Amino acid sequence: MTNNAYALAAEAATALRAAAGLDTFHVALVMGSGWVPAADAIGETVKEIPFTDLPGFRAPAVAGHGGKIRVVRTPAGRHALIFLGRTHLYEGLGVDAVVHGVRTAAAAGVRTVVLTNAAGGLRPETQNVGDPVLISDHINLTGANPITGTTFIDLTEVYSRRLRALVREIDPTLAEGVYVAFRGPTYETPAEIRMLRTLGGDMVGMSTVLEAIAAREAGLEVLGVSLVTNPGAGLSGEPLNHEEVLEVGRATATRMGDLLAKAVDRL
Ligand code: 8IG
Repeated sequence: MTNNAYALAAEAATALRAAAGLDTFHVALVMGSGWVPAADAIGETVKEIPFTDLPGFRAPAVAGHGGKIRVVRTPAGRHALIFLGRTHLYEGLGVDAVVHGVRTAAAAGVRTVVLTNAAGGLRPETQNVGDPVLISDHINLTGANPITGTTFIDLTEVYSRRLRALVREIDPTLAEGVYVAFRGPTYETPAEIRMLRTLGGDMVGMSTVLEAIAAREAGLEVLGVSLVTNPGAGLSGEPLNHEEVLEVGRATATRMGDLLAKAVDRL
């Protein structure tokens, strides 16, 4: 430990356990923009805890990003923490704020985290808007890292091969891809999108990678899923906007909810 962000997460975990009336949780899911409508399928709500009730959390800045932790009981009787919304690096609150949810979940006993996001697709030849894609690896172009100091974490398999295989048993049509993260909040230029295609990226967004790193530091197993909501800038001729992201989320909520519900009871 190199700073008090870990202590703050431990405090938040204590408050979360008390508010939920539960000692431990099986899994945490972070619902990105576009994924909030899918959350209802995962289980029966035990409790909803506003972020602002817990130490170190901020209300999310972005429309459609929720702002609370929902504790649910799945049909198999597992308890899941569903983060309805996340903090992004572009909000300027710093990297510890971005990964506070993952650190809190880890401190509350979670061993597995599901990180979802909405993303631009870099491969319109093979991707359709509305497709979920399993994240197989990432390229972190945020310029940030949640870890400070000489903790050299292995990132050979950030996104668990085991969990990806398990989800592909549920839906064998799922593609896998490399997620590239920029800080945002601007979308890319067409030249940047061409660069990312050359670099081997398949999706681009503004989240997930820092949380995945913090999760690996905490020893959690990570599943990452992107919902492709737009072709990257310059690939379709259309300008990008946030409203279409939310619309794609609503349109695909049933499929995404079904996928997550089945996955959560098999993790
Ligand atoms: I949704 O095209 C969504 N989020 N950086 N680029 C970046 N983030 C995104 C995009 C995109 N689409």
